[in-house]
Amino acid sequence: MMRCLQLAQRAEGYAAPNPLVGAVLVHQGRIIGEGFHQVYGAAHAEVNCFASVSEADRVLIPESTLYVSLEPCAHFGKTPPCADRVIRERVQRVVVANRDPFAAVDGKGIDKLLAAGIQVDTGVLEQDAAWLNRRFFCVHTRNRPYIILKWAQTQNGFFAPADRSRLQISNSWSKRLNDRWRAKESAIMVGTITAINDNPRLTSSYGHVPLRIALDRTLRIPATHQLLQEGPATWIVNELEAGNSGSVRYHKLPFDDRLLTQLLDELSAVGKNSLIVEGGVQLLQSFIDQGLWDEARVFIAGDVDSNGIQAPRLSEALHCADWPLGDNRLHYYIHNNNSYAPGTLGLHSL
Ligand code: AOF
Ligand code: ZN
Repeated sequence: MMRCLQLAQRAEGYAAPNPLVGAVLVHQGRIIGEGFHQVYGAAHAEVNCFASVSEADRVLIPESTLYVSLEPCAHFGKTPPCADRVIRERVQRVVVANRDPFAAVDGKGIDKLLAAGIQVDTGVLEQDAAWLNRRFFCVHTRNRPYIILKWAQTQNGFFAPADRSRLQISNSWSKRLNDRWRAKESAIMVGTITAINDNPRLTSSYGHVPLRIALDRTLRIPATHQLLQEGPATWIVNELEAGNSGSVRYHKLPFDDRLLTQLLDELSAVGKNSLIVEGGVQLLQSFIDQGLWDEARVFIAGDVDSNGIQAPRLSEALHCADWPLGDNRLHYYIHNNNSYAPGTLGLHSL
């Protein structure tokens, strides 16, 4: 099953909003086939696994065990049901990590296998598999994207100097890590002041580029800023205008208490299953105040003078890991309500 998770993880950033799924076929302790769901809309893990079995080994399938990190699907979606395929291949036994929370499956895949007389065991490496698919599980159990907050602060809790002069907290390690993180999420967001002052590009040099989102209530971001140039899809959330201009969509929403939840609803509706929020302090604080977060990744560097703005507090943090990272430390928090806590492998797969 660990091999299934390793395979599944290779599609990070490409499978969303579908889950990361790996499958391994084992005959008497020997792997005779393996596969994973490689990209959204393409073949499921089980199908790729069967396709990888050599001609000579095909006769062994009825004596083999199929390990799969998510319950085989039972529905006709972009592909026919994997449970039917597993039954047709006459696999002896199926071992599953997680039951599929998607309403069209939700136990029906396992039921099909059992009804066909196949032995099914579930819950193997369940916690690790749920952690790997925390974005997918969040969408199906909470009806909102999985939310990751990210910021850099000083040891004494300061976020930025009060005069807003730029303070370099991140280093080449944290920048590189951040670049990779972006490629794993479906959307990335900043507040108005960050968008104006930092003029960020919000892209990643690793594969997938997330949908870029900036809050800009009264459309103050200068037209020459990188977010408004032709590039990856961008939403400018504002109160004045609706419409499209090149890759930019002006998204009109009332800036009231419901702004974030409404925006999250809209993201769910277009299949965005995760969001990474990169500042500024006001936007991060709003997510924290509303309990709308699942993970926080905080880079902490040496102290600066005390004229700073206090960093958001993380009173609800449950689990905190701490790694040295060049001159920085990365503190890693899991929100109390986050039921997808890392398992034994989890913390290694940020
Ligand atoms: C995958 N890959 O390996 C498995 C999935 O949109 P479809 O038709 O590809 O179906 C997606 C659903 O199928 C997905 O939400 C999940 O419930 C189920 N299983 N999906 O993309 C896989 N096993
Ligand atoms: Zn399937």
